Amino acid sequence: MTAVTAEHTADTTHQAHFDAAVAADERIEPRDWMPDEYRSSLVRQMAQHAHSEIIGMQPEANWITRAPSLRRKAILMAKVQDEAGHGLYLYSAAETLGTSREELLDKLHSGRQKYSSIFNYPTLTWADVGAIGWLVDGAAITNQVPLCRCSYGPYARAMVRICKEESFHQRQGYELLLALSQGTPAQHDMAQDAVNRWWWPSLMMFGPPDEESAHSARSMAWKIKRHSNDELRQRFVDICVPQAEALGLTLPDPDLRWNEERGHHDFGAIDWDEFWQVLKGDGPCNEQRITQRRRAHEEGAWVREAAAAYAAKTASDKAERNEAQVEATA
Ligand code: BYC
Repeated sequence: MTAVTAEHTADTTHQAHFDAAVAADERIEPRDWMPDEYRSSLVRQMAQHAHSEIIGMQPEANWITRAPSLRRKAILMAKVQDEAGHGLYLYSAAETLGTSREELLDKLHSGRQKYSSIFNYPTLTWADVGAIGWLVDGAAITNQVPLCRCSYGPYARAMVRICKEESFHQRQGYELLLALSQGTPAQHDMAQDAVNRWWWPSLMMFGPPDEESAHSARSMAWKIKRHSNDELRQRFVDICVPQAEALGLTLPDPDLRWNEERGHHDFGAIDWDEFWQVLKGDGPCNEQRITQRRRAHEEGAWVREAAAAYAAKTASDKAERNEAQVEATA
């Protein structure tokens, strides 16, 4: 057998094992062979997800100093810290695919990798913190619970923990909006205004319509994604309608109504031109978000350097101790 044929046979066997594992709903682990496109598509999605978590800290952190009570401030600080933690789980999970965190951050900072469109909208009032918790975290959970069954083990396991924390985030947003909605008329109006502004961008979080989704078919065949963008968007709308009613708030869509035949709510047309424009970098806050991220990265250089120096020192101290021990026992 020539080297080329042997290589081809090995690849075919690996591919067959991979296909069988995916078909049997087994997890693919970092040590396993996987097709190059599977690996690169996972890096793409997981990096985008990790970037969203850390960029997502900005719009809410904007309100930490202005939270209306100590209780609200403590909750918001904990939530923003949770988002940083989610970013770290996801960068670590992406590293298991052979890519470094530095490389991923560099791609974010130079605009070669995306983050969620939703974080390019401003947080204008305190009620926006509630609307983000209820709608943005709510959409994130709807999208991410199925990712707990993703075929790639490290991503699926990271998602289990993230989803538990996102559920808490969603509830705190709902509770915040409820307090405002049942407060003074001005507070109620503030809550309604926030929901009016965040509703449509939240629906865009699920990605383009299925017929325009470049990656869905392949990601679903690989069991990275378990449902299409439109399926999850519909699920989210159906969940939100009764919750909005319980909140005493309306959703800003005159076409929103129950469709008995489909067993789902019909809803109005999404402004996809706006979505693509935000993705291209022309959203209300793209410039601000990426500038702030680059600045935070530069200002954090000393922390990374100190951590690396400490790790090197600990490793050399340990090596010295081991050497001394070997000499003493010799
Ligand atoms: N924003 O073929 P498609 C959170 C891109 S929540 C920006 O359908 P796919 C948080 C897409 O990447 C948010 N870009 O893609 C919550 C692709 O571009 P590339 C993070 C978007 O991957 C609260 C192109 O459009 N969640 O973390 O099959 C506080 C075509 O799309 C968006 C996740 O990332 C968008 N909305 O499906 C703090 C969940 N939608 O890559 C933080 C994991 C699409 O070819 N990700 N694009 O250049 C996913 O589930 C999937 O990647 C998506 C898109 C459903 C988002």
